[in-house]
Amino acid sequence: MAPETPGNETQALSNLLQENRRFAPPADLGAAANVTAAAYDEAAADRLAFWEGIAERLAWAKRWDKTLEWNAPFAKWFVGGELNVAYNCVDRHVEEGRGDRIAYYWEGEPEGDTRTLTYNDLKAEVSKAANALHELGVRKGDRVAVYMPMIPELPIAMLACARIGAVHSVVFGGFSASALKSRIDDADAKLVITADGGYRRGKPSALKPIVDEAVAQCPQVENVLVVRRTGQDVAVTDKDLWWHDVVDRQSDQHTAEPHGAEDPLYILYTSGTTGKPKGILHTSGGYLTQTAWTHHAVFDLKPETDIYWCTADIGWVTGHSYIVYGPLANGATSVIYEGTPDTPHRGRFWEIVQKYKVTLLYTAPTAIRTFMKWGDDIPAKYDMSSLRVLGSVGEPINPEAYVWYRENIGHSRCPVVDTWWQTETGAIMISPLPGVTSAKPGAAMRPLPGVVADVVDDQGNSVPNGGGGFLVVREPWPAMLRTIWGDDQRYIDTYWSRFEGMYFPGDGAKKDEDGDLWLLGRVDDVMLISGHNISTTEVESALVSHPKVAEAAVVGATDPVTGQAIVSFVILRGAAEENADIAADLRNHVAKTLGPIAKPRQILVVPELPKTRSGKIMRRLLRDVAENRSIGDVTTLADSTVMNLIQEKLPSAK
Ligand code: 6R9
Repeated sequence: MAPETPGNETQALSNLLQENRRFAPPADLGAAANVTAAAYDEAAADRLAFWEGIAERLAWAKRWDKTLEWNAPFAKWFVGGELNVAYNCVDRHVEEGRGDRIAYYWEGEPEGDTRTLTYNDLKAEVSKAANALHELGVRKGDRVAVYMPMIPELPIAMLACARIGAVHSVVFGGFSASALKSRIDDADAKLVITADGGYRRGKPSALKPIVDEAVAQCPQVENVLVVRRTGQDVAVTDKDLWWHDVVDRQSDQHTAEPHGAEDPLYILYTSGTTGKPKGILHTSGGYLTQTAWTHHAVFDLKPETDIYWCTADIGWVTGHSYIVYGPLANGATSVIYEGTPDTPHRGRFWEIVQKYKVTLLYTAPTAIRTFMKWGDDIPAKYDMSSLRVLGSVGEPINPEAYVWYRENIGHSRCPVVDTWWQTETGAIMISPLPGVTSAKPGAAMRPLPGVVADVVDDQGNSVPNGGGGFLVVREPWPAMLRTIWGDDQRYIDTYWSRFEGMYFPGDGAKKDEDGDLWLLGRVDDVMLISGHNISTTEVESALVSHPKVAEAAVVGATDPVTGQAIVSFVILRGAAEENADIAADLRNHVAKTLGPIAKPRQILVVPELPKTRSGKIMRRLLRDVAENRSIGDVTTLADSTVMNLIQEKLPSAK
């Protein structure tokens, strides 16, 4: 994937941000941690033996013959091994006497709308759904598109597919009919599972009409299985079947046949800002091995006592790996929340933490910055003394947001783990370990044991400590994508062609003086200012370190003098007022923090920033604004009205 910004090829990434704060792990957590520093040595001594040991945490129907078959860049892990992913996630816990343990506390958006599912319940529901899929003619290897709100039937549907060896393709409930259609087509799905609608921001929102529109153009779809969630009126087509008619009458007994370790588990499309979406293919044995272990290691999960809550949507890879597969394989008790953090009030998340006594919380920087904007007084009203580890994923976390999270949510007791990974990596790759690492705010720190990642220059040479460049992964890992569905060549071109023999995720990174890793966002976002490559992340972090700023997005806009110049969009914190001096203040603050080279040309105070459904800032659209172009494709935006709000602010450009 060639970076779009000119100059990236020749210039190292400047290393501007200095951060000296350190947070050592709490002594009691360190003393009882699931994973200690010894794991790094063990994995370094023999990586494949290390992963074999980890794979043994799962129940295999047949042990593998060969740990890794590496026909670069095509990997097969645990070759010859057989297992059933759903059995590992559900039945095994029942058989081993943990059936009464709660798998999911489900909290609907309307207050008081809750469900609790034990592992026994989950086994019955998944078995019924698997029997229903079979009745509908779904067989091993068939693809099933899933377009649902955050209700228990979503993980149940995924596990039912896994159980029979069908391949699920979950599409974010919120993507348009044309996005859904192209994903159904690409995977050639024969069944779609959906719901009439879901609750979002206090009202039922419809899903079914979008499915109807998509399926009308997809003759290969034989049936649409519809969960009644909201009870709103829906049109019924001749392909439609109600979940309660078909699934509820099935037997709750179903035998889970073993599948090959390399049999496909799911396809998940990356939103891809341009071009055809990429269907990332994950398989079974290696994927479950690494998701389960990383969940155990990075969150220090104690399944008997912890209550774990990942706030992501299941339609994002974070939900697949860390709401469904990893936690269930570990026998965890998780919370699933259907709605948004501000419904019916801005303390909803903290109310949920208090209610369920959540101990492990996993959320995204975009949410953390929103909470900063709303003010410290909101979380302060709730009892969050149950929390013990806090996680972050999705974007680089600005040091100030990290420290806010640690202090206001973790009350300075809980370690924060900044976890770097991607849809393509399947599982966490770079992260602190909460009982081992003295963490630095804003740094993902070190590759996990068994992961070999590095930062290289444009020639592919490892950069010394203190240097910046491109993140790469040097060795295959168990949960890696196996290909892009139906397009091996695109897999090679996208990930394995930039640097010989290395996986290139498309992110910039730096190694600090201690050799710890800082992720700096997509290389496509890197700016070239007067001949210096500067990451948007560092300038954004400098802005967020100003007491009046909650969020910032930075882009490089064409400039006649400097080539590109920095244009910043900022959201102020709750109490801060916009006034004439703020732009000058912020420009000086950045110059003081990072040096004059990083001083923004323009600061625009805006009410919102354009984000994807998984909360990532879409800088491409802000570049269009900064360069006075018409706005590009907005179909993957969470809220398409945001760009209008931003454009209204333009005359106030300073
Ligand atoms: C899990 C997920 C992947 C991209 C990735 C990177 C960014 C994710 C990050 C992070 C810095 C972190 N990213 N976690 N950047 N620090 N802790 O987000 O998957 O939606 O595929 O996005 O997200 O740019 O390349 P996905």
